[in-house]
Amino acid sequence: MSNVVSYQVVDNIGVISVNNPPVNALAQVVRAGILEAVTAAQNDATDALVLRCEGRTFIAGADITEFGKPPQGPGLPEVLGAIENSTKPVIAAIHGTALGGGFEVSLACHYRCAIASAKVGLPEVKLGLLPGAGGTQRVPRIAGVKVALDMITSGNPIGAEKAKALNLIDEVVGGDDVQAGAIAYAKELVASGAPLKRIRDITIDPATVEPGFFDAARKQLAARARGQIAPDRIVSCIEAAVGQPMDAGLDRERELFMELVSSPESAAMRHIFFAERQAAKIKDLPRDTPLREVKKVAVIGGGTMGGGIAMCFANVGIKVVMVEINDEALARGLGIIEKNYAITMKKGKLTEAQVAQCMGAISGTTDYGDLADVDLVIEAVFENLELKKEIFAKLDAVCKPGAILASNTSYQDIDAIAAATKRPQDVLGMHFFSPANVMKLLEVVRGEKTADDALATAMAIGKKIGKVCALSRVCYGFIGNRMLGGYGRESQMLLLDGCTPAQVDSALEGFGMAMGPLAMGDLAGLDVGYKAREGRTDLPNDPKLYRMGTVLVEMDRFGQKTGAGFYKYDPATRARMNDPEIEALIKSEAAALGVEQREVSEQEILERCLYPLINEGALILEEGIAQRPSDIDVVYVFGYAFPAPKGGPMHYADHVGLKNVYDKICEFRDRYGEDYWKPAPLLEKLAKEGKTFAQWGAEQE
Ligand code: 3H9
Repeated sequence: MSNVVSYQVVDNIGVISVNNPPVNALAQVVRAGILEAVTAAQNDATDALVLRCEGRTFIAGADITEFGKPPQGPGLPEVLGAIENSTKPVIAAIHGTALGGGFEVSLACHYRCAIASAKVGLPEVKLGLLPGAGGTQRVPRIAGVKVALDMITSGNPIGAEKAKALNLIDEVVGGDDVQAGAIAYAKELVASGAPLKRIRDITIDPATVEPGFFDAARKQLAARARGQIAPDRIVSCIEAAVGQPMDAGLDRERELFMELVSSPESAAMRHIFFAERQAAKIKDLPRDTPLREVKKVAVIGGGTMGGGIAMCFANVGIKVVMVEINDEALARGLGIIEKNYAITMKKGKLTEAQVAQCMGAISGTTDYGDLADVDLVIEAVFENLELKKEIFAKLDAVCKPGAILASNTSYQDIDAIAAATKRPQDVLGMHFFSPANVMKLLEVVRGEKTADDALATAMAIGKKIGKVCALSRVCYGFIGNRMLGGYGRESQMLLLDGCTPAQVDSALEGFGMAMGPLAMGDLAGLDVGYKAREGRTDLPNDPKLYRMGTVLVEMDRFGQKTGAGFYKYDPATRARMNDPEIEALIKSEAAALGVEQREVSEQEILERCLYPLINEGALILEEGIAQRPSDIDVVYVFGYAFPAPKGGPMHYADHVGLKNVYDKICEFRDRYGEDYWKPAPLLEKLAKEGKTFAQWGAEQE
């Protein structure tokens, strides 16, 4: 027996235990161990077999690190075949999360039981894959095609009770001891002479599937695919489960799984999976850095941002006190939160009782004196350095020693804010993205003097409230917003060169961005960028720079909030519509500025908008603002809706080839000048050495 799979007999039940921490992934040794145990058990005196796992979870899937490497037998299908063909019943005993290949192992078992807190799911789509060990064939056979389609294309896990209601598991066993529950259940099955249930023996009658069901599903999924091909292939697999023998469906599933596992989309999404986990690790901090206790949080500012931040903490049961300047502002802030929860409840995401519990965790005050017992403060007032310094000086006076003082600023200098206190070691940035209760990214900003334990605590609390954390050093705009500069600039320059707003946006939306840069400007408010530019002295003195954004603001076209910006917006539906008036205006502005308009290819639109992200990313790495290239990818995928199937700007650059990116930037420099297009030295170096950002990042670890 392999050292990760063990076997013991308890009351005539053979118990196969997998022990491959941290998540019992199906590495080669696990597959070999299960196969050996099931095979050997066929000849012993046991009545039934229980398959269970040690540690925090049942098998959480295939070992993702093995993808892309030469396969080593036994393959999962062989293991599942041995389970399914066992002459005595095999019962999966599920705790934690049975995911992907792990859930598929359980589906090959004759029976599945789980403790109530367990979850099951097929999340492969989130890695650009499909369940490749029979999941697309077995789930529709026991739960129907609709359930299978929802479950496999969403990738979201479901709880044990729901899984039982959907026939995906057979029994929810009481208590927390899954082994004891499973053995008792196995004995019951043996005593009642329960048959060897093999899901493969079920045939799905085509008459039970509505005509056009799969075509409609494909259409619907294509509309939200954003560069993903896996959802379409999943539909094809489930379609192959209908009316066909199991083996035909399995062949189809294998063929399409192999296509996906070698696709650039899946490679990018697997990169993001590991990048997300890597980003949580701070290079120079030991994993066991002590954490400060955070039981009560204060949020300064009851605006949209402050309210969203307060909700993040209340959602996980942490007490929050919201601070506003007067009762009226406080009532408004709390009112917005209440409204947001009402919407969440309406969508069915929270029950009335849960909302009441969350609201119960939130209180308000106008008195800084009430902050004496808080463990963490997050300041979320508007972007004014002097105001922020004033607030931090007040916090310094009232907060207890060791309280972490964080600013949600998007741009301001954390070190200058820290200097307003006598405890700069407790000050750091926690930069949320709007809407804060929805967006996954949290940039944690490390000041010059931030203490290690304060930093480690901010990262840990970020994870606790469900955020994906990435660490940034102090600079203007930190990682994400700093990189955005060139992206926004070029989207507007392209207009003067001859593009319509729709051309620019649809090129980027075709690439997979949730929204093109100009439509995004309209959503955020063009006046915001206009005001931010007013205060900047570092921008080149060029009348072409942000010309259209400036003209639109001066026409009172601020974007969606005024019903018009780069586009017009339908007052009722908010649908965006091209505006011929703006298209004509762009032409006349270009003529006035002496820019000769031309046809611009979609390829050029992408290069002009995306390559500045890559170049700035390279500068950010050289300066040590970001810890690693993959952290930048995490920031962009989780904070700026960069398409996950492209893996983030730095992974995308590696995919395109750094030499190609560098050569193009040099070409743009020769055409548009060094003010805008100056290749980053790191990009130049790696391009010349024929290296990737990923290789460089690995060397720096
Ligand atoms: C699949 O199954 C394909 C099959 O259909 C077909 C095959 C033929 N492999 O997330 P955490 C590591 S595709 C390797 O922080 P949590 C992870 O990198 C797979 N490593 O813990 C991290 O390492 P480190 C389908 C894995 O408690 C550590 O484990 N399954 C895998 O917050 C802890 O992870 C999935 O997609 C893996 N499969 O969450 C499930 N999973 O400590 C993916 C984790 O060095 N996993 N690691 O940074 C998850 O969703 C979460 O890890 C889980 C635990 C919910 C299980």
